[in-house]
Amino acid sequence: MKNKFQKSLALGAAFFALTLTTGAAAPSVDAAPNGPTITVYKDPSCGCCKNWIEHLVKHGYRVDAKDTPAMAEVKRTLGVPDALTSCHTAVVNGYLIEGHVPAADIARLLKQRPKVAGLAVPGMPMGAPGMEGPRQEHYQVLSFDKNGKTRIFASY
Ligand SMILES: [Cu+2]
Repeated sequence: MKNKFQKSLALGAAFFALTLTTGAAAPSVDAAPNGPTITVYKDPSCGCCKNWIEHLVKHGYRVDAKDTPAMAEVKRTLGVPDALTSCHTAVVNGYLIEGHVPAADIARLLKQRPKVAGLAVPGMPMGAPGMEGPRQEHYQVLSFDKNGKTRIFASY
């Protein structure tokens, strides 16, 4: 068995190599603190959900993707307010993340730990992470509480 020092040395070398090869993708300011695991529930046929997962991975998150055809039920069970629903629903450190929320906003949520149930980008606005395309729509990231009361968390 490797001792702790060897392990951290190997990890450090691997990280260094990664930083070298990816260049510009070196840890950014909006990277996830300590790379928490985010559980993502999504329909197996959802393409933009996969793109959003790629966006999260790029920003240092470990993603545990769970495919289910019963997304409406997942949202109801987890307590996503009806008015805020999108395609995928995620859970990270006890917070709900509904839809195409940018990684930078998730990082801010985990850092500031406000008393909210989670963040949502309702619907599927073009230009949100995982929804890249020819058009860029204005959209808002909303924080919400258990009763569905929302506040603007970020605007794009
Ligand atoms: Cu989507």
